Amino acid sequence: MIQRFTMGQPIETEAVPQKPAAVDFASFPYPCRVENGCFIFTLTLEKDDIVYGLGEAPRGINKRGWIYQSYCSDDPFHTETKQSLYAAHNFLMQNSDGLFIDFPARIVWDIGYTKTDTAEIRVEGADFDIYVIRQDTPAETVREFRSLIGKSYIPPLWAFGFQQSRWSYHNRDAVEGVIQGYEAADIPLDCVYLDIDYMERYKDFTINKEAFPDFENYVREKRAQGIHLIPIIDAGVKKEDGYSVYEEGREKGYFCKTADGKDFEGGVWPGIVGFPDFLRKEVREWFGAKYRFLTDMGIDGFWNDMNEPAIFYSVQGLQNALDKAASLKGESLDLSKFFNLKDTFMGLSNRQEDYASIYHLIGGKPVNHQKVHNIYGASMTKAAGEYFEKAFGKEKILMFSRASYIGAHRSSGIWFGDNHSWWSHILLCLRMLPSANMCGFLYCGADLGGFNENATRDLVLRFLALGVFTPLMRNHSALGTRDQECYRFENPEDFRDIVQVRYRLIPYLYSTFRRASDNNEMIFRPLSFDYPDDKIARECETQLMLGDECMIAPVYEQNVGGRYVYLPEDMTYFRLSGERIKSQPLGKGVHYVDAALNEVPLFLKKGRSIPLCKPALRTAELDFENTEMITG
Ligand code: MIG
Repeated sequence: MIQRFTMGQPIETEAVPQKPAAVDFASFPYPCRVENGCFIFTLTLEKDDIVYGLGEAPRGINKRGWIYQSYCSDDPFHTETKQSLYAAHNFLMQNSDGLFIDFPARIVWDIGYTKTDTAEIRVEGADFDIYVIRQDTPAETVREFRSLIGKSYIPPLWAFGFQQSRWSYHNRDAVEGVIQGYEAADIPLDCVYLDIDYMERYKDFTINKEAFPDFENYVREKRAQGIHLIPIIDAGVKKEDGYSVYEEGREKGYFCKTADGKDFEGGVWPGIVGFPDFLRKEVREWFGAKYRFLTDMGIDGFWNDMNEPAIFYSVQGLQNALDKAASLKGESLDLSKFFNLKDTFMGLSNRQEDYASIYHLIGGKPVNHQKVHNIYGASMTKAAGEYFEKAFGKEKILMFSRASYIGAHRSSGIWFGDNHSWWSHILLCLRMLPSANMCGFLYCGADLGGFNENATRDLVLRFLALGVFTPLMRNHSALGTRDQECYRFENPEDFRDIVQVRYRLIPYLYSTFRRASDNNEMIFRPLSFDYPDDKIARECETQLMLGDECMIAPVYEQNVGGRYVYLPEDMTYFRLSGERIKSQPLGKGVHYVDAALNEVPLFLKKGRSIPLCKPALRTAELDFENTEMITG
């Protein structure tokens, strides 16, 4: 059962393609009130209730005991003290009682933070749709929710291959080095990423010709070699005379404005930029068609970045800060003035005042950015996704985004942004997978090995052993950090063993993915979905069910040769390593299982089988017909 409750005049987010008729708000099932223009409602939590949802968000699968915010944020420190990440996925489930708040501004979810037995949800506005979804089990509620929001994006098959990225492979030689490094180590690879430096001065839809001479031929050469190059696209368009994308955008009035109708100007990688008003259909069509500059050269995959949008500073904000500093010149600063000045400069990025000074045009009228903040990035990605589908058909172009809102799951995947090379971030990734799946995002994954800071060999191997199962399997790392490509470490054959397992599993993973998309199911489920009466399974946050057959339990600590694992029923434990397979039947209960650094742990339910093909260097070379079965 789905009921739609509408208050006020909701802004169209396109999260729900076909809205059911709204029912009388008087029958809204939760105690609620409107206070200072915010809609607040409360859920009473019983001791053993589990609260699921919020998609890409910090902390656990069970969201109880913390306060979260839906507010797309460019924050590279994904610590457990945070309340938001890059996405706003407003789906929550108390056991099997689901709710989706279709509202593009901020929502605060206090889930037993202030009061242990209460979830208080504050919608910062009074114009929204809330969908209440009631089914008997969490999986059925998810299925019903997903049928409301529409089928999930399916990428091309090659996007299930292993992908290598870094900020940055600055030029063609660097890219060649990566491809040769993988070849020499005999490690499979399908994609190499181009971060912002492939562009000319960070201008979208340009190529730095010195760094990448004869780019078009190079792309085709790589394709012939089975390698896809995947360029990044940033949300901001560089302000530069003679740069056609900027000039067109300015002349057509396509950039976001300030209150006095001028183009809002912010500083990001390219310097000063205009932010396309992706909320307007004509702007989406214009920007989407720009990707053709790259698809015409044979590019067939993209990642959209900085679309929360991230703003390092606004021209106005920086000017105000400089004026303040100038006014203090010659004065002897007391501590409070000193800290005030310091905070002014430290706080220049992603400032609430700046967001509040931006205006979009909706239905010809200016609308403040804060009212629609959470659909900005999703709209950018939709611009691209809609163009690709029209120009090339479904399942042709790889597309994923950093910022997202439910609805974008129909045209793209997501990655979980700038994590760290921390052991705890293996688990953070694991915990986001089922939550993202609930919200329709099936094609997703984290930066394997961790983005920020230096990774160790064992961390990369263990992270990859989880990444073997994530639809997006990409190793990515930040500027200035230790080289993190698999072949850079001692004994690269251990990495080959792990990545080969991924290729062996692609027939299974791809069909599981398609099935999940077709039937509105999750690829990854919390154990509590499948074993609702099993206390240990209900509390488990370090293992996941995968498809109908498997359970995964990655090693997530350093200097250990295995881990404790809980089997909610009899299963067979497989250690997959290259073409080698060890198996061991285990009974229901807790076990310590060994897993070497070059082994992928996988559990199969009793009597269930999955296919494994022979490994290959590229997905295109995989033989889906000749597989061997492993059986639990
Ligand atoms: O401010 O393009 O999340 O993956 O490597 C950093 C450079 C901008 C953030 C992305 C990251 C990417 C980086 N970008």
